Amino acid sequence: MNIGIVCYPTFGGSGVVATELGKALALNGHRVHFITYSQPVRLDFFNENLFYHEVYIPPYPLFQFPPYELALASKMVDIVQNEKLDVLHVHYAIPHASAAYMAKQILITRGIRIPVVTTLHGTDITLVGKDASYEPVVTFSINQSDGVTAVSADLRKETYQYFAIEKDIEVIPNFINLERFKKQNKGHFRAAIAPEGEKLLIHTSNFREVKRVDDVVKIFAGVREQVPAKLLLVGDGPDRPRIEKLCRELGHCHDVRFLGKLEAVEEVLSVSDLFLMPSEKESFGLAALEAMACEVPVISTNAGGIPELNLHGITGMVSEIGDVDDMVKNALYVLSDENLPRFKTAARARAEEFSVDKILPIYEACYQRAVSSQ
Ligand code: GMT
Repeated sequence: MNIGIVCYPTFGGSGVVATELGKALALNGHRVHFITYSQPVRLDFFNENLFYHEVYIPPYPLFQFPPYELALASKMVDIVQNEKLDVLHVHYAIPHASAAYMAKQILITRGIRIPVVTTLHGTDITLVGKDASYEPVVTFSINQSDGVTAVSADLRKETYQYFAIEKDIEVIPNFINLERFKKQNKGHFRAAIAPEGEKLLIHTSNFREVKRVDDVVKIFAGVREQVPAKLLLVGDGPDRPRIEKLCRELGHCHDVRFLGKLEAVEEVLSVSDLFLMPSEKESFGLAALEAMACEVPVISTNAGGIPELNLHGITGMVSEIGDVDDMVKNALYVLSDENLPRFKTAARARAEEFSVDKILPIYEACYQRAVSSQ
């Protein structure tokens, strides 16, 4: 097939899923056209089936807010028409689903019918989308999509709860490339960062409020009182200055390392013992899946779709949002020499259930249905 993928090109989960999906589709023989405002961060290799089309917004002094959605819709029209696309797959409803609707209508006037598949990723529904500023457009554009998918059963449920959706929403979970995300031998790195054999806890995120990174630091502080440990923080975002302050207040600066927006996160995960995800909201938890694939068990909340991935007592432990004491207790339980090996093995085994090879055919079938519906 000739597939157009529209996404955010950033480190965020929706952009990562969209890019990894496009790469896997290209390797499977499809021609994949990425349409976005800059090169997706994970679009990092050459394949003859992969194409990238940048959306350009001409600057004009009148615009306080550049009309990205219009430039995106125009670019979609151009690419669908000239590259003869069979389907458009938009990731993250805002503003991609409504831009796709506009493109679709314009193309009809040119005698071209293009099916649109919309994948809901989380905050496009749970945080931003249900705000009254966007809700009517989000509802409309989901209902106008030819196929709708959500990354967890919980997100599907929330979408039906908050929006008047008449469409079937298919759950297609996040997936993982198990060749890239596997435990690698990085003993030298571990020796450098934890020279006394300390346990290594890790958190990766965009340091936004929903991630509750304060809780990460507090959980670490509780664990650190009982066992020698270090904390690795990967990523960056608006909460970072506050988190640094909290580390200083708790007197743990020397045991906390801010590693920034690392690309090879699998290398750091390979030396880690425990992943912390105390999120307030999380439609799936791709970062936890990446950790699990590298044999790192997960201490998480029960927010959103996380419990569909992290199985309590098997691949890690699950607590109520904000219950730091419980998460400290759980972390110590999982980290004990007696329990850690079985949790690590189970984490990897669970990740294998989300292998890209298993999920790719589900998306391909979804595209086929959308094409047949035209
Ligand atoms: O987690 C974020 O804040 C980034 C966000 C995004 O939209 O890029 O990630 C969302 O989509 C990921 C891929 O489907 C999911 O794994 C994340 O759980 C989800 N984040 C939230 O729901 C907060």
